[in-house]
Amino acid sequence: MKRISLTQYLIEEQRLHNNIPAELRLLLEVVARACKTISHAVGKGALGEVLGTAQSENVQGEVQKKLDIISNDILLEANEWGGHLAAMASEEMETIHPIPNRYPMGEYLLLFDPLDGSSNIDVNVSIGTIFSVLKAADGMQAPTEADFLQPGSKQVVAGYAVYGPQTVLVLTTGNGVQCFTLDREMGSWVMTQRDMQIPADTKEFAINASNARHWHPPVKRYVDEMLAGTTGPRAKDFNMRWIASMVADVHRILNRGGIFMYPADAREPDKPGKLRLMYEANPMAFIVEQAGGAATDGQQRILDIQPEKLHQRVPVFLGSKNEVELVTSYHKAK
Ligand code: P6P
Repeated sequence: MKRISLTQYLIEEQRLHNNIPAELRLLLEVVARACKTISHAVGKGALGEVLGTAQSENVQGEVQKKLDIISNDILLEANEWGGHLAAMASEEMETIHPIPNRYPMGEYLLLFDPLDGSSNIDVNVSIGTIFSVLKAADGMQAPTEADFLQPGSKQVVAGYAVYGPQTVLVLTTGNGVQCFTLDREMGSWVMTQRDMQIPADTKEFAINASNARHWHPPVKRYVDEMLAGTTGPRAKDFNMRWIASMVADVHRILNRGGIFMYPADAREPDKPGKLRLMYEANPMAFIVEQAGGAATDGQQRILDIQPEKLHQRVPVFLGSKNEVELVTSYHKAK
């Protein structure tokens, strides 16, 4: 495959599909540059005195890691001045972040989980950034939280970066899924995979099995049948992976198939799972569907969910289409 840069890809996409106007291309270049900066900060580890926890909690009530805050600030500062955004929203901030009056406002809304998988930071396991781009309503003056509450099907772009052995950026603008690897010597993003496809079947599942006793019957049935392997109704053996970093689990699934599950369970009936709809489930669902996979909350397409709150949680089943459809059918059969 001819190695092209992110910039060349975005220019060629605009020529082909007329779906990446200059403002959106600037947005994507700025976010990609911010991910390079985050990768650099993450890569320093203890040498950069960025490990460990900050003395604060985020809106989710989770203790924030220093790198959570550093990554959030990097994305805010990188995106404020360009004139491409109307506002931003982040897992790390309770309310939306309007563009400061000293800068012009643009027509896009950017949402992100600045550093997903924070529990892995201090033990040197892959973490990442997840982002989603929506269009602001025409003629919008002062953005409010309500402007963000659009179903995932309205996303114009979704992407994630994985800060692992390589630093990669995976992106969809609605015409397939591309992967770019960071060339650290040149400081540029180079396309290394075009039109990624998730196999419809798999032998690998990802779930935090320590929660098994809390699972609702459809999840328990689905996982037990896989654990039964060749001795059970699936008549094949399965493997399990759980990195506790959604970006890393999803990246594996994009490369070799699999199903990722974070279900609701009996522990907190009013809390539908752990993952957030707007800046984790929606962008990952857009990417997975664009790669031929599927993503549901157990009942419906994640991209069809009408959001009610900025930080609302949602159960997540995503990856190999045939497996997602099977576990979803168990939820509907109950
Ligand atoms: P648990 C990371 O904190 C995260 O939001 C996802 O990246 C990951 O898949 C999940 O939570 C891990 O959750 O309960 O296994 O620690």
